[in-house]
Amino acid sequence: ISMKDEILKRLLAANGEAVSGQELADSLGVSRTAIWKHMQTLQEEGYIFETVKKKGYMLTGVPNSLSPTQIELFLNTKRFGREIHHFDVVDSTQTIAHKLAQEGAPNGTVIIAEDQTAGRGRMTRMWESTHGTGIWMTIIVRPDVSPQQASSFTLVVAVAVTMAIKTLYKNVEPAIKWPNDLLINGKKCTGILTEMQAEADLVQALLVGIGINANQVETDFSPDISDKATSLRLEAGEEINRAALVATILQYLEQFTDLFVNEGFASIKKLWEEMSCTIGQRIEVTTIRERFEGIASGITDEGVLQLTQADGTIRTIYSGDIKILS
Ligand code: BTX
Repeated sequence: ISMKDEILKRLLAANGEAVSGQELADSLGVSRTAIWKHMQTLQEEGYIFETVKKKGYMLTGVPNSLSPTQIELFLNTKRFGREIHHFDVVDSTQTIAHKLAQEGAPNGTVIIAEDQTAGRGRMTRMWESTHGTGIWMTIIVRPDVSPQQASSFTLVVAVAVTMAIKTLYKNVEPAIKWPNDLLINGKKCTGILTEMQAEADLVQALLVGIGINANQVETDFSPDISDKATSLRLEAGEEINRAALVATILQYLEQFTDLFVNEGFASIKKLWEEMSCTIGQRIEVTTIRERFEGIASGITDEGVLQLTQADGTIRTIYSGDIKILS
């Protein structure tokens, strides 16, 4: 941790009280001028201080920024988020992640952007990524599993993100819509896109793309999605601290990835089912080839959706889109 971050940590820990510049200098073993210079840099990054006469510096405002410094302040992980690439505008964080993964980026590397000009969903769909409002990030995960096992990883990610949201915003109830959406009050708040780099039967990297509508208000959504999209801010009724949410997601994701690698999807299945709004519902499934209906009766230990059809036969769904009919 750098000197600047250490100073920031102490100011944050003071919880609105003033911290003396002299004490900071003494305890960190640097000059008061050095402290003052770091304060200038922090101010440029958007932190707001008041200088209280004879008492010192008082932190009165933090930027709602996704800079690595901000995220690290909340980060409690061993591997995930220990390398963060933060951009203002990119085409898609997935594209950058693919490149970095090929170049050997370590497990848990995060690529995060304020804005995506070509954010993408599954197939050729686009993902709306308005500037500064959301969390648009890709995490490079290198789990020791086969490509076939990795196919259920999206469900693991959905559980981790749901846990993070529930932990930070007690009044918000996200529900997982199979396979890759989180809905709040029936509207889409989060989308997950997992892509894979594999060689024969070895996973080189999973590129876990997570798009979360955090601070949008209604007018931020384009007419195409305004009636089916929502943001955490709209649902929680408060401004979302994106850095804290990113750090919390990374913590749960690290934890659930370990569980998944060591004990398989079966160990997470129960949690997934509890958090899902899909199981028990009558749904319509659309795949590339066909469209059919049935009751979503469960999920297998491998993360495959099971559909009970009108004639009682059970069909397994590996991928596709679903619509909840009742
Ligand atoms: P999906 O294919 O399940 O959903 C895409 C559909 O969702 C779109 O066709 C549109 O109807 C709707 N949609 C688009 N943008 C939004 C939005 N902001 N909020 C709610 N609904 C929307 C879901 O794909 C997977 C999305 C992953 C996005 C992340 S962001 C970071 C990473 N980089 C990147 O390019 N994609 C991933």
